[in-house]
Amino acid sequence: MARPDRIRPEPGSVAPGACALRVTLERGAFGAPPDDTLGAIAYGAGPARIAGEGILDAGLATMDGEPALERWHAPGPAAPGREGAIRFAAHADFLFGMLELDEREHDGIAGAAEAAYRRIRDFHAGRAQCHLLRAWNFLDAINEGDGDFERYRRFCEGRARGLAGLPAGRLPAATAVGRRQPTGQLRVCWLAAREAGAPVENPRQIRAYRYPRRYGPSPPSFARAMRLGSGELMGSGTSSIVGHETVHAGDLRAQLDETLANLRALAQAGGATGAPAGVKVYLRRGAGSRGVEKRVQAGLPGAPRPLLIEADICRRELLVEIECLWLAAAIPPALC
Ligand code: 3EB
Repeated sequence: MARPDRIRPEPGSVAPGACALRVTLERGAFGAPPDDTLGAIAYGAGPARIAGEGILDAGLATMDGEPALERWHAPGPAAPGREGAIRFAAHADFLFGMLELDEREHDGIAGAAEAAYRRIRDFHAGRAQCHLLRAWNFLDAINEGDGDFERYRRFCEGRARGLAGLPAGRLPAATAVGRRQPTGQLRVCWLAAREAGAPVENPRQIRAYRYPRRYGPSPPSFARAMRLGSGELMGSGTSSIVGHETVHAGDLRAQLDETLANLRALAQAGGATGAPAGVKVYLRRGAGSRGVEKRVQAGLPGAPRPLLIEADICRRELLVEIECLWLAAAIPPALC
C-alpha cells in the first residue's frame, strides 16, 4: 500500500478539503498566463495593453488608475478552447467562459442578454462542467432609459428569457455593473463546475429573483452567493439593500456600512468564518472613494486590500456594490 504522503490526487481531481479554486490579483503589469489559468478579467487599461488569450476586458477603470487583472486558477492545468463566439478554458472540474456580443446584432441589450444566456446554456448542455456557479455582466449605460425601459431592467428581461427553464435554485451568483465608456457590447464571463454548487441566500435581503414588480418586469436572475462542493463561497455583487429596498440613498458611508453588514450576514449564512480572500468594490462615478479601502477592511476583518473599480450600479440611488470570495480555508472542514 502506498504511504499516505505518497498518495497523489489524480490529475484534475480534487483532494477532499483541498482548496480547489484560486484567484489572484495582478496590479500594474501582467505576467504570462500560468497553465492553470481558467480565465481572467481585466480592469483599467486600454485593450492594447490587456489584450490576450483568456482575458475579458471589463471596460471599466480602476480608481487608482493602475490596470488590474483578476485571474481565476484551476487546481491543475486548464486547456483553452473556443466554440463560436465563446472563449473558454476547461479543467476536469471547472470551466471559465467569456462572451462578448454586439448589441446592434441583437436588437439591443435585452436581445443581447437573451442570446448570451441561451448560448451559455446550450454550450454547457452535454458538458461535464454543466453547473453555472458565478457570472459577471458588464454593460454600457446601465441606468439609461426610464422606468421599465431602463437598460438594466431590459437586461434582466433578456437574461431571464435566455435562462428560461432553469429552476430558481440553480441560478448562479452574479454581478451586473455598468460602464460609462460605451463599447456597444454586452460582455459576460462565468464559472461553471462539474459539481453543482449550493446557492446561499442572505437573511437580511429577500431573494433577488423574488423582487416585487416595482423593480422591473423581470426580477434579476441570481443567487446571493454560491457554495462550491470544494468549499469556496462566492458572493454576488452586494449592495445597500435591506429586504428589497435601497437604503441610505446618496450617502456613500452609510451605504458602505450597510453593504458590509450584508456581506457579514452572507458569510455567516454560507458558513464562512474566516476573512474573504478577494474583495472588489464597484463605486459609482462621482461617489468618491476616500476612506473606502480602510472602511472595507475594518468591516471585513482580515480581508486583503480591495480592488476599487469605477462602475455604475443597477439602481440609480446605489453608490457602491461589493463582491467577496471566501476560499475553502475560511470554511470549517465540518461544513466541506
Ligand atoms: C441587488 O442586490 C443589487 O442583476 O446580476 C447585484 C448582483 C445586483 C447581481 C444582477 C444585481 C445583480 O439587487 C444589484
